[in-house]
Amino acid sequence: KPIGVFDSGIGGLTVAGEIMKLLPNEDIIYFGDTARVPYGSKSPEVVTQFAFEGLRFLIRQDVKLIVVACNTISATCLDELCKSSPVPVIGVIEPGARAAAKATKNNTVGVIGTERTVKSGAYENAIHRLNDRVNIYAKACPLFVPLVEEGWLENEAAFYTARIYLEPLKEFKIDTLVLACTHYPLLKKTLQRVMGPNVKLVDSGEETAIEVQRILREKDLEKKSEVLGFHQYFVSDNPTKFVRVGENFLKRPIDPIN
Ligand code: DGN
Repeated sequence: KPIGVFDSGIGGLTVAGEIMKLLPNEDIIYFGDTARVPYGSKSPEVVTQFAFEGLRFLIRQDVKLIVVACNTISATCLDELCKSSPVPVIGVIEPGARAAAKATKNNTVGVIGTERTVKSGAYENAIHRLNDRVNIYAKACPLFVPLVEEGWLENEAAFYTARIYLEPLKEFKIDTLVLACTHYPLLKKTLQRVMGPNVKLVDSGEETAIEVQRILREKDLEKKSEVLGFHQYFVSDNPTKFVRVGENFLKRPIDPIN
């Protein structure tokens, strides 16, 4: 059976890409709700309603495990999704929080994400459950999502936007910055340039792929055959844009026939 990956749109492909890299034999079904993206500025009630629709879609595809690749959904209603799912559900927040708690030396961590993710306090709660002495400074960076979708990753507009958003976090002397949004790993070079080389960037997607591997092993759900994984993509609107923009997120071709 395949792994289901769900996101509000294109961004979850960064997480799917990490899973494909780590687990190349696993089959994956991706669903991006491109008709209704972005979720990041919507109310918790609406995000929850959309998330349940995505979950039900993947369950109908008979997946063995579901990855909620979207930080906004994970921050809003992961527990409810887990409770109502017949298969294990993994979000992106716990893995990112664990990596941040491990990485920080001065117990000062920055978290950047959508408005909804930051308002939810989900990363603070998850990091504090691991270590309550960590000081956390969270900042919503809503302009990063359109910048990344425009492909403006390393130009001056990206640099100055990042500088304005991140300057306050630099003043708090954070030594670890959690990229708590699916789109932000594409801005890694710019974010590192703004924060300086001594700040560790934590990529929730990478950490989530490791968690997926762990859960598959633990529950004996790994695909046993050596055949390379089959990847299928479903979107609720605009498949052409999904393929064009998505390949930058996935870092490999998206075959629209698959
Ligand atoms: N996928 C969303 C997230 O990780 O928070 C970003 C896109 C959005 O819905 N705003």
